[in-house]
Amino acid sequence: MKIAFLGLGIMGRPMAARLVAAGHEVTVWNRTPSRADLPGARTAATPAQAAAGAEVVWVCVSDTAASERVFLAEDGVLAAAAPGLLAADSSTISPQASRRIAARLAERGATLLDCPVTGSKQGAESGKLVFIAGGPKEAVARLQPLFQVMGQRVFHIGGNGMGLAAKLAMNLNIALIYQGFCEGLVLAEKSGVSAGQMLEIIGATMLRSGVIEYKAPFIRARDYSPNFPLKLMLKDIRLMLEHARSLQTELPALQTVAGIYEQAVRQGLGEQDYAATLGLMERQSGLAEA
Ligand code: NA7
Repeated sequence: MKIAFLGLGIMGRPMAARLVAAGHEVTVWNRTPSRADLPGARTAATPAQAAAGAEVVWVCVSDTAASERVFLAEDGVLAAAAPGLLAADSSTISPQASRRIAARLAERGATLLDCPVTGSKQGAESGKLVFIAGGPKEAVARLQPLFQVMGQRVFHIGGNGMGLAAKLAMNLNIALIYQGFCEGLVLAEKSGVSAGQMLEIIGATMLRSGVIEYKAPFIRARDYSPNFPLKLMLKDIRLMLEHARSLQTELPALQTVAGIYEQAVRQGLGEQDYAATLGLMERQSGLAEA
């Protein structure tokens, strides 16, 4: 397929690289030109230039503003959207904003799927992402060959914005599970139980969790290099709270966790992995970081 891939960050780059390796004809665009080249792919100067003549446009950028820029700016995808174009947005953004972008593309006969991903950097590199899609069923079917190259599974939840709604609910769980783990660990460490002992107990009991299993090697090494940057988890937490407000729904525990992430960003931890909130909790409780 002729694919335009827009956004070569931690997630986008390995996703696009897998499409190139699978033999697709890929043109890439990235906001910062110094990070806009990918072996085996052409580079375009604007999103519109990348999208011109493409069958599929795949987007993976940071946030709502970035996605709006890529699709709707003067040199955005919309400017080059031909009838039949299929766009897939793997950025985690506001469901409402994604629906608005879908409506603008539909005016041009183009289709948008929101298809945020889960699986982090490792999942993107190994082609083991899970896609959570919202939009027309036929579009999901047409994209199957690409989903298969980048992921292990695709869930089609419903119409536009529904993939994002499910993704936000999932990341809410991740943020709360990890915060629960941090507080449990800090309490254990303050009592003289080691992090290693706690991780072993968690892994052997009903407390076992995919989130903690994934994070355990990084926690043991206190390696907070970004797999999922803390600032992006905070972006998602804000989206969850905004989405909940629009549905007149209270999220009291998440509200508290939001404050911790805000504080972490103020302390300069935004570029680190969200696992770095553990270091923050440890420092606040007077524990020296291992
Ligand atoms: P990264 O590694 O922070 O990459 C973000 C990408 O988004 C990167 O290519 C950025 O370009 C691009 N970006 C950021 N702001 C803009 C604007 N305003 N316009 C265009 N492009 C922009 O994030 P991840 O790859 O980890 O995550 C991507 C999404 O998946 C995100 O929604 C996560 O929550 C899930 P840059 O190179 O900085 O110019």
